[in-house]
Amino acid sequence: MRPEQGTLISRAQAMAALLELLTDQPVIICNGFPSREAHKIADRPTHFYMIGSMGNAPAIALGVALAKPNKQVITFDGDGNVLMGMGTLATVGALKPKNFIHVVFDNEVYGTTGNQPTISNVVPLEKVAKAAGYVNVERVLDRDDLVYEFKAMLKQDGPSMLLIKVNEFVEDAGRVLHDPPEITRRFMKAIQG
Ligand SMILES: Cc1ncc(C[n+]2csc(CCOP(=O)(O)OP(=O)(O)O)c2C)c(N)n1
Ligand SMILES: [Mg+2]
Repeated sequence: MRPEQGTLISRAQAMAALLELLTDQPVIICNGFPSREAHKIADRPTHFYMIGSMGNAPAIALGVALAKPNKQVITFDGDGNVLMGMGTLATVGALKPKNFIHVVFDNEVYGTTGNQPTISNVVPLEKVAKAAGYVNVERVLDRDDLVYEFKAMLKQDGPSMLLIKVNEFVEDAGRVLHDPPEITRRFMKAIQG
């Protein structure tokens, strides 16, 4: 862990604070440890865990947001995932779904595969999103600010990006217990209407 990360909260702590503010909103979670941690903290049928495919969670969330304009759609993403699927930022910025909140847990590493550094320490991803056309973007470093900004984003028209700087700590979370067809079936059922 880099020394300046010492004061940051963990992704699991940040995720728990966000999930406390959510009930039955669709949440699409990127592959790797973020999905495992979300599954451990709260396994809801409205969670879509993207198993394996990196960079795709916000693209799925965009489709859901466009198809379900009356639901607030959230995606939980990682810095490495955002860098891999950066084109999606432009599509979101161009289509401007009002009901789209993109949460990025930025630990500055590909944590799931062994903490190889990404480049999010020098490329501010929320500024890339803003330049692409996101309406609200915020970068936060602690729990109070993330709760404050996320509550505000739930009330504002988006698209919004909340980038949370987190440390590299990983919760002992195990694997997601549902297989992809089951995740898809129960998610589609849960977001009907
Ligand atoms: C196309 C592709 N390349 C590589 C991987 C392996 N992989 C799985 S998760 C991951 C890291 C994701 O990084 P980030 O989004 O920052 O999340 P973190 O692991 O830090 O929580 C990698 C490289 C993959 N699943 N798919
Ligand atoms: Mg990361």
